Amino acid sequence: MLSKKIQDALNEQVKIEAESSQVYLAMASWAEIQPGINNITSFFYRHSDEERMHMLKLIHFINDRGGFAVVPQLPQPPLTFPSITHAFKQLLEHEIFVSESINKLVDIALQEKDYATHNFLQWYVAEQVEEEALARTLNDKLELIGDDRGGLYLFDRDILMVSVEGEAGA
Ligand code: OFO
Repeated sequence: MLSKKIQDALNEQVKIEAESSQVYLAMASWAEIQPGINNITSFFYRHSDEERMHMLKLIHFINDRGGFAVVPQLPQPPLTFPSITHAFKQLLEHEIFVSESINKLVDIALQEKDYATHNFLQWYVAEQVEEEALARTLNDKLELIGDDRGGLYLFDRDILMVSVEGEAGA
């Protein structure tokens, strides 16, 4: 059985994962109307789906442990971006924020001596390491490219090989 404190903290994380999904969905929709970046667009759509999966995993865990997962109200995310580079910078900042939130959650689980939740959260800890590393790599590449349109063409081609959680890829 979940304590009220853990349940509330997990529900807060449900909201953060849902927000992540919305933020990346907004990036995907914006990218889709920019010319020539189909693979970047599909990366954002896949990333949004992945965040929804993270949210669902939490919802099932809360309910399976005798709690009640609350479907949250969400603020509207940013709808447009000054450039692809800006969108990817926001993605990295967002992932860092999510990692901090997961770390706080792990702390609460330890304080409450809820070892099942602590164990469950380890998946998210590992996932955040991967997501931050991926976001950093993509930001580094974009920094190298600068304003070079040919570079962006290659970036869009190469991002095809980037896998998000649960998919095959390089
Ligand atoms: Fe849910 O992993 Fe990104 O935010």
